[in-house]
Amino acid sequence: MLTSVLILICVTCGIFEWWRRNSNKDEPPALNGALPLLGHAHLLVGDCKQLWIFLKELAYECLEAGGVFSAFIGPKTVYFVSNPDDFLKIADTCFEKVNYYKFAKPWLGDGLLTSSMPIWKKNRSLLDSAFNQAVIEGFLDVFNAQARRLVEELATEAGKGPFDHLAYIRKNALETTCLTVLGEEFGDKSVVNTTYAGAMDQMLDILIRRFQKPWFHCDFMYRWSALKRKQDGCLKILHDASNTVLKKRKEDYMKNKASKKTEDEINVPKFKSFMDLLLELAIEEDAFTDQQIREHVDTMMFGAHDTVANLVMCMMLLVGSHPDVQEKIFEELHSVFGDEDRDITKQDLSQLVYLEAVIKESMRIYPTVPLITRHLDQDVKLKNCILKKGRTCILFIFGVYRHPMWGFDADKFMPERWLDPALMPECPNALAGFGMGKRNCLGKSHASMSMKITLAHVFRCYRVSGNHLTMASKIDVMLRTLSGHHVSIEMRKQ
Ligand code: HEM
Ligand SMILES: *[C@@H]1O[C@H](CO)[C@@H](O)[C@H](O)[C@H]1NC(C)=O
Ligand SMILES: *[C@H]1O[C@H](CO)[C@@H](O)[C@H](O)[C@H]1NC(C)=O
Repeated sequence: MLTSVLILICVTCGIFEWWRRNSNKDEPPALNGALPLLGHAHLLVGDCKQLWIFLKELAYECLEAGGVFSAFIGPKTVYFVSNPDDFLKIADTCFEKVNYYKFAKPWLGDGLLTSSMPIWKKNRSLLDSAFNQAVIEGFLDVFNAQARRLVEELATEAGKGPFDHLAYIRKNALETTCLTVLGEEFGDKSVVNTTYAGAMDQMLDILIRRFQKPWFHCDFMYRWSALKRKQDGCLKILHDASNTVLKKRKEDYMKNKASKKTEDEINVPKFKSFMDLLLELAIEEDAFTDQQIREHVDTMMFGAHDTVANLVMCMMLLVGSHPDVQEKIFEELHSVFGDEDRDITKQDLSQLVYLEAVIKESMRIYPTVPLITRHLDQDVKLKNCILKKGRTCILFIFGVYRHPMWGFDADKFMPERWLDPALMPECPNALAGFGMGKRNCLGKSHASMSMKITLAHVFRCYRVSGNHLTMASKIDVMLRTLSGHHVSIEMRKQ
């Protein structure tokens, strides 16, 4: 009896698997190694370090299969896409995120990252026009001052051997983000202090833990958990801080408006933070409620500092591992600034072409956000297949960055490839690090400018050495290093 039941189950599973693979000829090829019923789910077990090793392998397999394949997680089909044209097609057809983003909603509400259509569309076009190039250029002084601060703080490590440079960079990036997003100094006397920073880190940790425990995916089960109580504590700190800043700013704005002073009469700072811009839109054009401002501002606090910090960390490490690249950066800096230690202007930025190539190439080697996801709300026809409505799609940024279009040496760190048209892929979608299409990163000019200024100051002052091959990575909401202490620095001149 038992044997015949087992045989029946096996046969049914076999037919199911066969059907799943062959029912639709337009489907992309399937990843090898699927087990009956489980599909590929057994390949996903392991910690964040193993997960990244596995995902990297998957990227190469996906490219070998022609850039698109399907994997099965239990009964669900998930598509992986590493072909740049197909990536863009999907990114510009489907704007919905997958369900997991709802975990962050209690924190970020309907901010851009977590909102669904049509709320997202309206807010995105509002914010796109608000954060134009002129606004970003207003941050030049802040970026320069912050880069100087980092250079100064790094001085304690000069000539002392390997140290954890991420710790310095991360603190600096958080300070910069507080200034540009909230318009507040980060510090003991501020509402954005170490308690706030700790709550933000804990909140990320909570999101990852919830994701790792399938039974907590259900809101009802999660509601009664200790994790949820911890989340409530963090949210109180995070929301209280942004609400306090908002309240203060609003009062200032109204006071200035009532006294009808012109902008030069009152002591306004030279730049407007994102918070100030949103507040202005809210008061003058009735664009947002207080809660909506808070949600947008919290989203940027989250999106801005960790991504930039991890990239700057990788950039220093990569440059430190390639002395020839470092000398070229220094030569370029020297040709623009001579022996002067002046601030970096908008004009200087356009002259630092080699440094820019180094930044792009570092993002290609270590893409801080290595994949993004979309929920397909319609069928999408790609070059060689059709993806089915209702399924999840992983847009594999790392895969695009290893596509054969980069040449046989796609794995090699080679900033020159960005400067020589013969070495650059013709495909205009090669710049995937900030996502592609209309729902790409809102902060890409902001991030590019701040990273360039930071690195220009650092390499003008220090000679960096390290070995990026000793760095092990893991993936949670982004790609991170498992440990520090990979670079050492020396002052170029006393
Ligand atoms: C080098 C650093 C950065 C990288 C690599 C990066 C990368 C990305 C990527 C890949 C996305 C798409 C996410 C998705 O589709 O799930 C994204 C979205 C976003 N980023 Fe960034 N980002 C960076 C810095 C910043 C900064 C500095 C800000 C803010 C000032 C920012 C604000 C945002 C926002 C608001 C979104 C949501 C956009 C939307 O859904 O419309 N990011 N970022
Ligand atoms: C940070 O600011 C909050 C709110 O103003 C305050 O309650 C908290 O004690 C401060 N924490 C530190 C470490 O200064
Ligand atoms: C975005 O716009 C929609 C519709 O105008 C609004 O209901 C929603 O709450 C907005 N979200 C934020 C965070 O401003």
